[in-house]
Amino acid sequence: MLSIPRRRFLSSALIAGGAVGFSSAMPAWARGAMSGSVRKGIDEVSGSSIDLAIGRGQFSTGGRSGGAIAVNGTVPGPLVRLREGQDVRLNVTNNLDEDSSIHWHGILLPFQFDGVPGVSFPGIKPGETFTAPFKVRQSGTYWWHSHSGLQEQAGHYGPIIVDPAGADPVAFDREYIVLLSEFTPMHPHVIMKKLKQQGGGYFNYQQGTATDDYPLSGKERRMWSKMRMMATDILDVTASTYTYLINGHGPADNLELLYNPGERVRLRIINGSAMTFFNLRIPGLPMTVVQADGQNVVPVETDELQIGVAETYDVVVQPTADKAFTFVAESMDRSGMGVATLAPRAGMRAEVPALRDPPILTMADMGMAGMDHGSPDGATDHSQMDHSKMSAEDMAKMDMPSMDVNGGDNMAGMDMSGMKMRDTSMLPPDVKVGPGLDMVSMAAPDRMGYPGLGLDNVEHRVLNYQQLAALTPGKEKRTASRKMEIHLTGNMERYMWSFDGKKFSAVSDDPIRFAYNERVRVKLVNDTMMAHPIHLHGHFFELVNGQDNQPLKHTVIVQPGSSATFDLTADEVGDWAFHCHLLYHMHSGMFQIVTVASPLGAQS
Ligand SMILES: [Cu+2]
Repeated sequence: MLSIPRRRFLSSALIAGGAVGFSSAMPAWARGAMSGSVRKGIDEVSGSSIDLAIGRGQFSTGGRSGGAIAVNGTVPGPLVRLREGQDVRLNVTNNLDEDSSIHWHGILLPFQFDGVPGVSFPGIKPGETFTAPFKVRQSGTYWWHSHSGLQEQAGHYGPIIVDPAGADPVAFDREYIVLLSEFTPMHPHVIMKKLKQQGGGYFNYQQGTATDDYPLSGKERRMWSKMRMMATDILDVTASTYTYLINGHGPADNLELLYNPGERVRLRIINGSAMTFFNLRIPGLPMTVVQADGQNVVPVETDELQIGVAETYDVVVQPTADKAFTFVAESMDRSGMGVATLAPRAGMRAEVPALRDPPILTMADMGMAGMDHGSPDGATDHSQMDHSKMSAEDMAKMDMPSMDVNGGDNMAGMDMSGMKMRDTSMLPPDVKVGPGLDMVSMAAPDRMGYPGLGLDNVEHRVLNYQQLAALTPGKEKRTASRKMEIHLTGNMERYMWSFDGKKFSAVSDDPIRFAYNERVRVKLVNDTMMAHPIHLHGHFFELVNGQDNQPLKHTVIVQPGSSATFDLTADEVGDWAFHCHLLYHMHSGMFQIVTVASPLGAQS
């Protein structure tokens, strides 16, 4: 139990330089002006009635400067600090010249206040204020962000902490928000357009060329190019476009997180980025994971973890030496990093490690994990698979004929030693076969034991989903009465993303329906070569990860060519968004509505 009195120091009080104060009585954000400077977060707001105002401003970090959307004048916007059991009114004023919204990510509340335009409410018109009144039913680390268009990319996000009503099972002396995001001066609609025009490869400056240093043979290069894919196609948008931020601070801003040696420091890590998975580590300092997606877990000590977009992890570190450490948030494709310094005194610095070599996709990421074991039925043991991953060299040996990703017949007829890239007979009947689907996973094994791309061969401990167990047993004892399979589908070249081959706009009147309090086992099958962080609003689901006390999450990474399964009790009535949290995937159509029927409706 927590017995040490906590002292709260939010990072904004400790930032070395960079803060710009308001000079006029009426701050720029309140006027919605374009001209004002955006401060780097994070302020704190709390109480029973909380005001948040959305406006525009100019943001700068390192050598980059451009327009941003700020809330209460900062990027990220303020920490919304709540207490379990309190009643709160969140008043959101839109000072933009376009509609806006705020979704409270991971917060349980009536669906009308969930903040998704077109699903749970109409959106907030320019100049209007929308109020979300609700009772706070939970505790933990969460965040909020715009659910309108691509506003989230521009800075419209911030953290939420809900303090528990009783004692906190996590003991700590000091805490910091560590909110990861990206800044780019490029307008998000320009990014979307370029992705559409040029496919996922536009921003991939790590594309293999004859003169790069990637450990690929000429034969392997030819093989990848025949498939019109790239072994280095890891993230759609990279550091050539983005500066990675921690609490709004780019690497050049020297964010410091101070502590006294010996203290237990809780880092509430939130991936509030639009498109970036990060590898997190503090060289020389082990991290103890105590919470995932705001839910307490049995503590796990580790040296590194990969955090998907929209996930959160709370970790406790205990630096004892009188020296500084570098918190490193390396983008999964290793094109750049966000950094902060953990130090006992201001001005101290630790070495910032160099970017590691970019990871390379393998057969497993193409949904062909099973083939080298001769078990195309998906019975492959994932732990075996992780270590026996087939290299591109192995693939090159298969000497595949030229593949046309858009020509369905051509592809479907292609047989690679009994294995097909797009065998649509593997799909359930409700998956639409069309140009929005360029790959079908052969085996789609569960890869919950996989630590994430590029982290399966590092020489220290790395967290994986199988290590997560709920700290306390859940109340739900029923086994699922229904099984459901949902396919994550895409066409990388056309930048089309969808569930079950159907882009969202085509199925808006055909939601996924659950009966009230129904217990369902949902298997997500990833028929693409990208990892997708899939988020369900309004609920926590349990990862089916082999633990007796299955951990609760609001977002699950489904690895490329793999599956992930969760158990859900659909006990929150209403219409909820269900989508990939990669912003440009969601915007391209990887989005659905989940409707949970009312218990009253069922009786009538
Ligand atoms: Cu996605």
